[in-house]
Amino acid sequence: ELEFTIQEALKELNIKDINDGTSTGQNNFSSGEILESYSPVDGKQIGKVKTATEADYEKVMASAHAAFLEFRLMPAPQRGEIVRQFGEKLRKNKKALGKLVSYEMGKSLQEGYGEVQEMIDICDFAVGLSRQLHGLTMHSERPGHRMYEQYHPLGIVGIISAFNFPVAVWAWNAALAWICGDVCVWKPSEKTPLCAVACQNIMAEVIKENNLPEGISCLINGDYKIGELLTNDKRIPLISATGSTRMGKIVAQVVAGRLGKSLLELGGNNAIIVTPDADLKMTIIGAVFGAVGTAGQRCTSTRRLIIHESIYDKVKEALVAAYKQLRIGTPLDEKNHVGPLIDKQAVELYNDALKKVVEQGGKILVDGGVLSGDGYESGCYVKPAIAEADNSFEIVQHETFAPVLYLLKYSGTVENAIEVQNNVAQGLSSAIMTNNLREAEMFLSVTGSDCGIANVNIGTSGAEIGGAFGGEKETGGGRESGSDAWKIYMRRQTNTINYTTNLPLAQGIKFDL
Ligand code: UN1
Repeated sequence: ELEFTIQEALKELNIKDINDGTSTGQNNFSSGEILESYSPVDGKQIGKVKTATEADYEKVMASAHAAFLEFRLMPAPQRGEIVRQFGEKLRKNKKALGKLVSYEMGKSLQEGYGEVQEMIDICDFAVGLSRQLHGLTMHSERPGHRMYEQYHPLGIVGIISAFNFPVAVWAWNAALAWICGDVCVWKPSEKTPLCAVACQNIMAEVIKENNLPEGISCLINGDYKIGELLTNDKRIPLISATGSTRMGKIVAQVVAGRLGKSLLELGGNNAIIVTPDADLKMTIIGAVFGAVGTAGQRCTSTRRLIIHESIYDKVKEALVAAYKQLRIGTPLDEKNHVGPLIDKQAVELYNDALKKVVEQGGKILVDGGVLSGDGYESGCYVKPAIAEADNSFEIVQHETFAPVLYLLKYSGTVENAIEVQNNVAQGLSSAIMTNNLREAEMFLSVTGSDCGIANVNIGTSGAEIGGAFGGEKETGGGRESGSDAWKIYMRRQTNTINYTTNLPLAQGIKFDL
């Protein structure tokens, strides 16, 4: 039955010829090597796509450039209308695309649908924004002068996305880039190429129906070499990259080397502080969802719990009891809480973390392990684990993309917990569980959390699209999605206009001829 529904989903998403490698999506000139996509759900091959050669890449870039010259002339609210139509098609395809996300990436069906919902939400946001790409008007210091600023389309935006959010992260970037008048060239993760083909097909339909140039949305499947072509390419003023800190450091240096702009969303090492005034029930739900949701493969996943010593044992026992309730199995069955990791390499990293935490002096509280047997044939299903550890352990300082949660104890005031929380290289998401106003405000103050996201009585994951999403330090500093994140996708210009017959100089400088 599973096979059937996935095949149906693929058909609905217009992914044809999945077995001969020609399912490369619209406006894709790929003629390179074949990339096979395997599902971590059952280990089976879903399909094949063709990757791009350097010559293919040049064709894509020519198509994108030609499209930009035309698209930038379209008034922004009309570009918003294009994104509105894209959002409508996503609504129609929510079930099919969500299912494919769940099957190719391995997250639960609920989360697969949730990810498509994030795409729909950002489209709605972008449509409204398309009438609000505001600049300011300033008062000139010179008489008879007017000064204002405006935002122009930037050009080609290169999007490099990760496997864990195989469709939403692209949409956060693309929907904003499009209303800003930019065109997009997308290099998705090699682990989720079919999700990308599906998205590209959906947008290609919108483009065709509106008689627009197809280069507005381009897809290139391939490995890191495609990433290198993008980052080195002077024709791409902005690279938006999501992935590991290791990858981000390379992208940042290469793009900075040509003085391009980069928007980086890299690793997190997210913690929840649990104070003596925390609501315990909410804490457990928030922590467990944060740690095991998406099998711990969100960049916002909860990695560390920093618990006050006075309630430590109580929280610990409640967590152990909650973990016993977790059902691990195919993510396509909505009764299961935890699906597989993306691949066997991820399983290795998970095993390695559990080994290291013990070596470094930690104690396993909830046992991990790789599951085998019926339903676990892919070898990618692991048990969510909990270890008692210290923040100084090398492995605790490191982001392991798996369901491994570290318990850390603090004593004294909330300042001590904040110090532990901030004492890592990453700075994406953070949270405090407390009903104490002083603690909450301290956590949000200048001496509080140093992360891009700081929540009170909410876990670390599951951010809404309306806020700017991103983090500080080794997380890369980029902000995408809501608030004023759109500004990075545009070229800013300050204009001063003199409507007199004199030419007074700024700063009162006299220059008489
Ligand atoms: C990511 O893991 O790359 O806040 C993004 C969240 C999601 C996005 C996560 N809205 O968990």
